[in-house]
Amino acid sequence: KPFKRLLLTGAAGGLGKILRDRIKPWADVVVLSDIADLGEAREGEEIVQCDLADKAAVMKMMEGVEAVLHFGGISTENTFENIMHANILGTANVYEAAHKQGVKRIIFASSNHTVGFYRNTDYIDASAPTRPDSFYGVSKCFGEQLASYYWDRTGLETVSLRIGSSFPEPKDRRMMVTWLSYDDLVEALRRSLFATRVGYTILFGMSDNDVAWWDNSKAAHLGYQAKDSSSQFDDHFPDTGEYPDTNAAVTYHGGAFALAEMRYKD
Ligand code: NAI
Ligand code: 15L
Repeated sequence: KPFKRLLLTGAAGGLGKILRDRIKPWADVVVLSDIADLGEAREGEEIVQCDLADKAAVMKMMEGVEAVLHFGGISTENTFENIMHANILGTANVYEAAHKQGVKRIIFASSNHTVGFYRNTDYIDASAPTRPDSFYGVSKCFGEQLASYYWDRTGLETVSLRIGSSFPEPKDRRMMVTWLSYDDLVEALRRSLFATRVGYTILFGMSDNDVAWWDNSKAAHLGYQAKDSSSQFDDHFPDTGEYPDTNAAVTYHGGAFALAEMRYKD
């Protein structure tokens, strides 16, 4: 198998549960980590239950690891204090431990909410300035900048996968644009892990949907090609034909995140 030890953080989450089996062919041992319970380790698995904000635990978990799929953290808007703990401190611990333990590459589960304040009439590529739509989005911008810094300073490579909406099906009109099927997610991870050189690359995680807000030409060297399209769900969310679409849910790339209440602390 290509890797001896591959670490997946956030393994108990919605995407982690899907990836747990799908990434097995890539490593002799998949190290599964989460703050939540992960159940029993199956063959070819090791389980580490820890808080990513616990630096010593993260340093130990990283021993012998060759590559990391960093999916752990708070995945929607929350108080700044909670986001700071899990996403900012947690991601910093992951990068520092990875550097110290000689990890070659990290795939960082970033988010469309790094650019969530662009409007539905904007078509952007990876060179567009970030426009976070939430404290959550700001934390993902921090993770991306940290990844860029570790690449320039230490040679640790990262693909920041700005995931759109990765669920079994789109849940609203916006997700017809932002949807990333699970198969396409796995393909994006495979390309990101196995491309010869990635340096620091940003890849928008979307399927081959009829409407797109994001241009992946700056990540062409990864060779990612989506196979699925949200068009199979057209009858669930018929196109109104209105352009620009004035529906509040699709005004911004980040949808409702851009309108959520700001909570610094509880
Ligand atoms: P999720 O919320 O289901 O999973 C996140 C996991 O991280 C949870 O199991 C949680 O227990 C764990 N976690 C939270 N705080 C932690 C901490 N301090 N220490 C250790 N583990 C902690 O989210 P989901 O949907 O599986 O997303 C996974 C990753 O992908 C997240 O980083 C999210 O921001 C990102 N993402 C997901 C998208 C999607 O459409 N599902 C879209 C964009 C980004
Ligand atoms: C995200 O970043 C979240 O993790 C996920 O739960 C969805 O809200 C997704 O973005 C989205 O924008 O649809």
